[in-house]
Formats: sequence, C-alpha cells, structure tokens
Amino acid sequence: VTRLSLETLPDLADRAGRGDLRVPSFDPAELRVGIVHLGVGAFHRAHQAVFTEDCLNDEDWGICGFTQRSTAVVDQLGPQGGLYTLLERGAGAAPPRVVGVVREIRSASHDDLGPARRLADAGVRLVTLTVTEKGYRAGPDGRLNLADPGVQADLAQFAEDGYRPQTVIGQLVAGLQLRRCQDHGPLSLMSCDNLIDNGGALRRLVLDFCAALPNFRHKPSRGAVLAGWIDEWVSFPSSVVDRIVPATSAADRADAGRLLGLTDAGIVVAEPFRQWVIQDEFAAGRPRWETAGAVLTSDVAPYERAKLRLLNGAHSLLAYTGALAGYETIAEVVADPQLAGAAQSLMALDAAPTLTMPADFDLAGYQISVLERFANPALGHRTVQVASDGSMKLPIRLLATARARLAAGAEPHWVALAVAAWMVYVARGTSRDGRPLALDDPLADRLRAAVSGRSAPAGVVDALLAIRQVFAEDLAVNAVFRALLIDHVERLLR
Ligand code: CS2
Repeated sequence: VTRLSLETLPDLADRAGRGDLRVPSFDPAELRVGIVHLGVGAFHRAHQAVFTEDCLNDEDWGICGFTQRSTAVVDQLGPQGGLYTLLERGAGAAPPRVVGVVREIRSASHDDLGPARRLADAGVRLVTLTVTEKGYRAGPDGRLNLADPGVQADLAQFAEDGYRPQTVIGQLVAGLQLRRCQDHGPLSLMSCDNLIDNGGALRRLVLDFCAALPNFRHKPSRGAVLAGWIDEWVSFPSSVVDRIVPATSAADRADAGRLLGLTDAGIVVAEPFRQWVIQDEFAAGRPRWETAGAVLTSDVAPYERAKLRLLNGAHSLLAYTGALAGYETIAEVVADPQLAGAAQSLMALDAAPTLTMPADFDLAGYQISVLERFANPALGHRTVQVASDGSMKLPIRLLATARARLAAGAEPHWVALAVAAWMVYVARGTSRDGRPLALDDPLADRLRAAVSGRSAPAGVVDALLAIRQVFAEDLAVNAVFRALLIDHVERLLR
C-alpha cells in the first residue's frame, strides 16, 4: 500500500472536503523551521505540534524534531516527509487529521546535522523538549548529576572536533555555545516535561553544565563566559502540558491504513482533551498559541502543582495498584470501585489540601474530570506504561505531596498506598494472578538488588527507602511515613 507523504497528501484533499478527515490548511513544503524539538515521540506529536499547527499564520514556526537513541521515529516519519495522522479516541473525538508542522526529522546520534548545529541556526528561535524525567540527568536535589557517565563524557569531550554530545543538556549547551560564537541572537528553551518548575529546572541544569566545564589554558573561563551570555540572551519559560497519549499499537497503525487508504507508520492516538499552560517569557518570539487554546500566564506554578499532584499522582496510584491486581489498562482499573475510590481519596484528601489555586479554578471539578478521562475505554492506555520510570516519577508526583502533608501534621494515607504499591511492584515483579510485570526504570538494577532476598514488609520498605535517588533523607527517616508504608506493603503482599 502507498505511504502517506507530501506526494500522496493531495489524494486526501477530496476526503477532507467531505469532512471525515482534516489535512493541513497550508503547504507543508513551504513552511520553514523555527522550532527545534528534542524528543519527537508520540506525546509531542499529539500535543505541542498540534497546538503549533493550529495557530500557524505567516510566520515560520515549522518544527525540526530530534529523537535521541532510537531511530524508529526517523524510519516512521522520514519517508513520510514528516506527515502523520492524529487519531482522537473517546467521547467528543474530532475526525482524524493529518499534521504537517513537523518539517524535519533527525536522529541526535546519527544525523549529519546534530541538535547543537541545528539550534544554532539563525532561523531557529525556540527549542522545546519532551525527553521524559530521566532525560534531564538530574540528581535528587534537581542539580546536574555529575556522576552520570553520559554527563561526564559530554563535559570531558565538549570542545573536541566532531564530538557529538550524548546527553540532552550537553546538546543544548553545545548549541548555545555555537549560537553565541555565530552571533545568532536570543533563543528560548522550553521544557514540556512533567517536572517541578520545569523552566527553572532546565535553566539550573544548563548553568550547572557550564559551571562544570573543565578549564582550558587558552580559554580559562569559557564556562563562565557562556553562562553570562545565556543569562543575557536565553529564556527558560515553564510550561504545563496535559494530554493522555498512549504508545501507538499495531492495531492503531492498522486503523490508520483503513482510514486513510494509505500506510501511516507515524500515527499517534490521543484523548480528545488537551491543555497547555505556558509562562509567557520568550526571548525571541513564539507562535500565537493562545489562538489554539493554550493559556499564557506569568505564573504556571499553581497549575503545575495541581496537574502533577492530582492527575499524575492518581495515575501512578492506579498504575501500580492496578497492575498488581492484574489489570491491563488504566480504564479497567478505574472501573474497579475500590481502586477508583483510592485515586479519588488521594486527590481529595492528600493532594488537594496542599494546593492553592486561583479563585476561578474548580478544584473539585478538575478531580472529577481526571477520573472521567482515565475511564476512556477507547485509549487502551496500559498500566505498565504509566508504571515505567517510577524512581524518577515518584518524587515529583507523590513524594512532594507526602512531604507537605507530613509537615502539616497529617498522615498521607493514599500517597503512602501509591508508594507502597510501587514498592510491591518492584519487589514482587508479578501481578496477583502471577503474570510478570516489567520493571522499566533507569534504576531497575539498583532497585532489584535492594529488594533481593527480602520478603518481610519492613525489609522491603527499608531497602527501598534507603535509595537516596528516590527518597530524600527527610522522608526516609520519617517514622509516620515509614509506618504507613509498612502497613500498606503488608496488606498488598497478602
Ligand atoms: C502518565 C503521563 O505515563 C505517565 O506517567 O501519568 O504521561 C500522563 O498521561 C500525562 O502527563 C497526561 O498529561
């Protein structure tokens, strides 16, 4: 079957006329790149790319997307000229649409033109990132993890001819250095990952990298000079992203083939809902995202805290407890009244009291909508997908809530249940009905080693609480928190 591409796109125009398919309203071949995006996975394609496409006017805000290690996306989108279909599933879904705003697809490790040279280009005014929590190489204190072998390699070989940085932060700093040398002017770097204060976090990591650059005899303070230039010319807006985008399945690709009459290896599936709250602090302009429904504000912090602690916190609780109970998808878990009730309690009793929202924000309505979105049966969002990278996600979406509640003298019962379910997921590695549960986590080896040979609840809890990358000292030694965990682990193991 013929592949979706710039050449076959005109064949779809008739269908678009009938309203059962949308195609770009502009000529993708004419759009030039203004944004470099690192991490061009399904989430970016279903979220930021769509917002950007929806507000294109006569400015060049085409996207050059980089993948990191895997070249799968290059194989999927390269032959398609960057085109792909977005398929919404669930109540209120819009017709499928072909998205054309992604104009270049490159591999950070294999392409002739790496991220550093691409972002130094004068036409590029914005760099966006969805590289997941682990892509930042931050330590538990949010600072650059200088013990990370990738970070060490990037620092040591930074200025060597032809060296290609392997970490995202190394790539950004190398690009900023080139941009400074070529005098190509200001730039904004915007994280779109689920981190706390993601703009501030990214800025700190970039400056940490500069500060750690080894000095050269002929350039004694190159890190300090670069940091000074970054302070003056580069902004780091924070942003809160929200849309449920499960990994694309073979069945989704088959659906795309049926819908388009063409093969689309790059199709992405998403819920109808999408939200983007952006700190309006751009050093070199930005697309008019507000015309596509984004909220531009001076302070994203309240929205960020609400999203991470309510939605992502509840998501993780459902993922770990649900996977242990033998459920395949998040929708199946929320159909279980007991587990849905636990998610509801986590939001209402543990997380909500830690939030201070703008007066017009409907906190109760938000919690209801979160559970409704999770219940979308058409998404097939797998529990093990949400369960991945727990060591990176827990501190952000659950432990911050626990810390705030403990400080207020309260017992974070439901957060402790979520954390305990993660511990049992790690320690037992199988569901209640004996099916293996994949431990997909950058710390997997350390986690497994920690719990190996331990079966008593207190032993499991203490072994995992001792992992400083996950639990900072204050929580690890908190007797109330530990007791709650042991209690939950004991019941879950039973
Ligand atoms: C999920 C998120 O995989 C996960 O950990 O909690 O990806 C979630 O679907 C998004 O943040 C929703 O905006």
